[in-house]
Amino acid sequence: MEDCLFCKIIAGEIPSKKVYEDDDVYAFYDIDPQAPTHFLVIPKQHIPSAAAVTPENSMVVAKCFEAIAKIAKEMGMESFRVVSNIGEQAQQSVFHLHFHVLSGRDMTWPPG
Ligand code: D5M
Repeated sequence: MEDCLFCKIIAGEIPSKKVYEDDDVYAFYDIDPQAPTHFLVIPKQHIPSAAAVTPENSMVVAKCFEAIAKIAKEMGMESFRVVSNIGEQAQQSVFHLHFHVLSGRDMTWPPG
């Protein structure tokens, strides 16, 4: 999608620190880390948020979680948090579906 920051990152038009890539998924370190390890896992297909997941595109969500499991194993992450913000009230700022993966510190619940 033309005006999407994360589509531009996938296309290599904006630089990123790559963590993982396959045919359907791209993962890269968050520019504003909220934990010692904080990266984003995104589908290459433009989906605005988890609220726009349908039977037609849901396979790429499964692929994102397969990638998360693979990366976590490779990085030796035994405990981590996966977060997806949906809509402005939930603090979504980039409207391309993404999963924050946070690890390396004690987490609190409920999230703020
Ligand atoms: O999360 C959007 C996240 O995207 C937020 O944690 C910052 C991150 N971000 C924004 N621009 C970049 C670039 N250029 N590289 C890496 N990370 C970036 P949200 O849940 O939508 O608030």
